[in-house]
Amino acid sequence: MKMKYIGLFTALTLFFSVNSFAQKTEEIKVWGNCGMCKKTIEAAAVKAGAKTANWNKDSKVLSVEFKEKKTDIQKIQQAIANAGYDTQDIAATAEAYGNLAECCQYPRKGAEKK
Ligand SMILES: [Cu+2]
Repeated sequence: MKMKYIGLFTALTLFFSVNSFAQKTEEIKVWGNCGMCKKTIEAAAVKAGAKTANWNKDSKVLSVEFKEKKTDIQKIQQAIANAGYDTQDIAATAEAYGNLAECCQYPRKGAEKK
């Protein structure tokens, strides 16, 4: 009887650890301005393989959910940088930034420093 419980416990532990390994939620700082930025940033993250993406205009934090098999935080950040937005680890090129609509040309990471 006791063995049965141990077996069940092991199976459950395994299930949850494998599951949490497969699915990850991360928060990435992404610089941007407005609702249009939000759409572009979220679309770039989803295109890079994120399951869900939600960018907060005020906190400039993007919450992404993704499967580790499918993508990673670097790939997601690279896609966002390619779309013209600076992320915590990857800066957009001047060209990508310049391609943004005028209203979307947010104050850049470097400009924020005193
Ligand atoms: Cu914008």
